[in-house]
Amino acid sequence: MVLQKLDRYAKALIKEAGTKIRHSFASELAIESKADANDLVTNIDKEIEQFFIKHIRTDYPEHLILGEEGFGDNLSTLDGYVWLLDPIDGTMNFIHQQRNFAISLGIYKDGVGVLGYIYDVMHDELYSSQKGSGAYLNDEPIPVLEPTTISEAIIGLNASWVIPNPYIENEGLIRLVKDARGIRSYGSAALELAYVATGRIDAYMSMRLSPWDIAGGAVIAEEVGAVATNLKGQKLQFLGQDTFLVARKSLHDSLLSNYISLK
Ligand code: 2AM
Ligand code: CA
Repeated sequence: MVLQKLDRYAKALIKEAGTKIRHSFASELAIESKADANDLVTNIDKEIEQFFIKHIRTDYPEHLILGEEGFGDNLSTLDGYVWLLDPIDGTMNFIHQQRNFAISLGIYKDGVGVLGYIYDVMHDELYSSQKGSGAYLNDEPIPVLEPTTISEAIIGLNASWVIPNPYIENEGLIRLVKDARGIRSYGSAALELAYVATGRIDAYMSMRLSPWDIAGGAVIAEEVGAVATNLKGQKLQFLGQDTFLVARKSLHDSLLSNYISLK
């Protein structure tokens, strides 16, 4: 009952935030860079995070919020109810393409993901899940994933990891590019998780993601039988940055043992 009410509340906030984002295209964006020149943030990322926080603080004052833009709480644990929010995942796409971005939200209770949401704002597609109750795309149940093999799989992988880099042995990824049926990169971790959950791609990996990028998607992916870990195969912690891999179980094992070798 508690979770059903929270689910309805979260969905309403997400939809209202999506409407605000779509309306934002009528006025000029204020764009700044953060950690580096390609790490972008806009006034809309900040306004949307503040919109969520204002409502959550009023309606669920005991809940805590970990948001990408830093308007939420400073957390050292995930005790209690915590909202892990990325107001716009895929900000570069938002700025350059006005599509291929998502609102990413996970609601965790004592460190366990209980509700997960990825909202593809421009397609009005809401992927959602309540732990133990399956996953949905809008009102349609998402089927559980069937096993597949590398040679029949489409893998979500950013090209920057296939060239020599400080984090992962790129020879393994070159082999993966050759062995897989196809490689894709959409530029939004949340959307790539939604695509894995719906079988549009079969795996997605990244060298560096933050809790808000993956918290919602991890709940959804696990409900359809995908496995989400870091690239060492360890459980996700959702408190700091880490590597990331989500895939159907059989592919997850094969990717970790045959293609992925961290430096
Ligand atoms: P963002 O758009 O919210 O920044 C792009 O490949 C994906 O990686 C996006 O989901 C993007 O999220 C995320 N990302 C980009 N730079 C990042 C960084 N420095 N730390 C963590 N995640 C990042
Ligand atoms: Ca973001």
